[in-house]
Amino acid sequence: MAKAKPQPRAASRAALSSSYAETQGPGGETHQTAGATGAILTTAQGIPVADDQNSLRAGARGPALLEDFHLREKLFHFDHERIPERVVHARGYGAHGFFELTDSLSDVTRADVFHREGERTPAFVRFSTVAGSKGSADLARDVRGFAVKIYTKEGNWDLVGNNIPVFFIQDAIKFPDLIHSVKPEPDRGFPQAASAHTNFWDFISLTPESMHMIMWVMSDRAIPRSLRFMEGFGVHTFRFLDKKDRSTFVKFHWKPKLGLQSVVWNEAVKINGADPDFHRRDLWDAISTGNFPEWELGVQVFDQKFADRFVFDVLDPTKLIPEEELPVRIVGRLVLNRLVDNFFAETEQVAFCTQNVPPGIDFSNDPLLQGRNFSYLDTQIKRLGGPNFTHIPINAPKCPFAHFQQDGHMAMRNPVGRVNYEPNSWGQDGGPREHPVGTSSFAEDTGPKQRLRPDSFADHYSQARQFFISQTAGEQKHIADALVFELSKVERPDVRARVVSHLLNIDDGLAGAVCDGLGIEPPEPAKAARPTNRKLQPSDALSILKRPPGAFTGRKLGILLTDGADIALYDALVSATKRAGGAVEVIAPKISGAKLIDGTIVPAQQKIDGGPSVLYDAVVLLFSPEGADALKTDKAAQDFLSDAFAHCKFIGYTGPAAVLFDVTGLGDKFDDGCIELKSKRDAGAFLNTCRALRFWDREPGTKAKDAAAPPKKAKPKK
Ligand code: HDE
Repeated sequence: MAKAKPQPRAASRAALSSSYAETQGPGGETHQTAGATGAILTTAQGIPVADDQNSLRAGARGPALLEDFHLREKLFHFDHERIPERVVHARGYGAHGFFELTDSLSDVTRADVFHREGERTPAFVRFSTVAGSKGSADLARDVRGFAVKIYTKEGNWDLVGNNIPVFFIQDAIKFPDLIHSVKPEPDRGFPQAASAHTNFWDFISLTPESMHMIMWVMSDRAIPRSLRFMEGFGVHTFRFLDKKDRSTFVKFHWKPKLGLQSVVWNEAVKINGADPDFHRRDLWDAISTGNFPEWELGVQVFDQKFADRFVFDVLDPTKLIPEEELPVRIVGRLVLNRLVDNFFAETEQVAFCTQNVPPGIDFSNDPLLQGRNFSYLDTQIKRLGGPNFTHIPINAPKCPFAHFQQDGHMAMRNPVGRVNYEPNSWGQDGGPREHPVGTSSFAEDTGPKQRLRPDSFADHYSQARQFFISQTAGEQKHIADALVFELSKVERPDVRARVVSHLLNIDDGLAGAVCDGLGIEPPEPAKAARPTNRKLQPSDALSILKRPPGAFTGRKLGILLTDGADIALYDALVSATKRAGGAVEVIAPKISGAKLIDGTIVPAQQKIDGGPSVLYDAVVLLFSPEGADALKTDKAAQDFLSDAFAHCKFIGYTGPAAVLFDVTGLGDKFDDGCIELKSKRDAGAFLNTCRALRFWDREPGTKAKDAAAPPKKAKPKK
């Protein structure tokens, strides 16, 4: 029988107060921080705790006692640790930084944040996936949220955007249906974080307005290599208002300094197994090593005249304005330079609201944006439990604010004094007064009350086609492959065929490739409300691979290292990668590392089965003859190479590693992307080659000669 533990004596009050690490609370009260060293553990009420290991029981083996307030408080608080996850964009990752204006926009907007070049304004960004729940994997094929909160001197500006410049639907009233269709099917509760299922494609096949967005979501944009390597877009057309209330339209763009990069689908699937936190870890690593991710802010500003002559309605969120038609003016930069202190307090509790705009930025009549302006505030009340979510530090403005809102759940900032209303006649003591500096809205024309989709929103295929023809042959193939993959998970043949009927209005080659992949005959093209405009010119800005970054900066080299390997070559690779602005990770048969030829032990960051090549942008097999011999039968080493090869990565290797190519069936497949490293002198040239990021020629169907061959055309059946 276990013996009862003697109770430690309670510390004296004097000892307690001297050991507390005290900080000031909002009301001037003192409290200790959880991490304070030497502090005495207390309950949430501040009562010292003598025993945090054993609950209070009647006898050592007796029942627990209700009077154990410490036990009850601890369990009660634990039971309430979760708040509802976001209905969409549940999985996300945030960081702090600043926005710096580089080109004043005072000519077009009175928004203070756009007035003084060189001025920095604090910002918080939360990236996210849309469909999966909080615990889902980072590399689901999905849109990425790109939500930016800028704490301006005139209040918080929330630009709640995505990494894709258009959206699935034109009217907010369809949002619940879209999201229901993509989320796990309600009877079975799966699939998680995947659009590859019947309900999603059923909805899409009946919603032709989604076709442009579908092209983007099936493209490599939906599987970014890193959150640092993707663009962001405000999506909707907004308005600027100048000092005289004159208005222009504006579309917002975030452009990553490190360029765009995505992974390939087979790689994405494997990354999700190898490291479901791939994107958040990447952001964490970059910021914590001082490699601060950066984006330029660009604007497309245009007037009513441009809007009138533009071929589509600028209020239609399924359309973009090609950069070739209206250049993007770079006006600032966003730098993320600080990790959160606490994930829950900041990333989880941050509350973005599209309606948070400072004076000088206004809404357009985009029907999706109008609906969002209701939805976000409503969501925050549900998620954060009441109207006082602006009292949470991450959501509080950093400029002075004053109003008469009061009380409610968890009110942390409580007004003092007698006056809590206005107008009032208390003069100086009467509190804040309204001022013309506040937002005024641009007076838009309105019409009769009606439920009607305007005619100007009726073209659903032309820009889908424009996006498709703007891609390289390889990117086009990825879109076709993604459609075949997704539709092969759809259980109903009629739904598959209905999707293809829309593709026929976009591009015959695409429809043909998808029919081939599904093993079906082409159906009749879908009836289009407007015929596809085939005259729209390709826009290079829509392709990732037409504008490669041409640098290894921010990328990662994985060196698979064995005992006995050449130290000089290893050192040279590390220095060349550093010079290129990249990072190195060592993978070895044992986590303790590899003992190189001169006896130096290089510690590993990954044991071989925990560090598959999908986690790296380029790889090196740095083997000694004995090391190669030991690894040639290792399944993880074989996969390391065959995946790197299949994913078109540059592969550096030392002579002895050739045996791994043989055992993986690649012995006769050496190409220009496989580079033998004979000595340390080859390291620099190898890193230079890696600047191209992938050796796309290796991918079947994307070599220059294949690209020139027109894809098989689909002829609709009569
Ligand atoms: Fe959202 N969206 N959304 N959305 N959205 C939410 O707000 C909603 C739309 C976007 O990191 C929710 O706080 C409606 C377009 C991002 O916290 C919710 C409609 C775009 C985030 C909501 C849209 C977005 C959200 C869920 C159609 C790109 C994550 C939790 C009218 C321009 C923000 C929350 C974060 C989050 C509603 C469409 C982007 C439910 C009704 C279009 C980046 O309020």
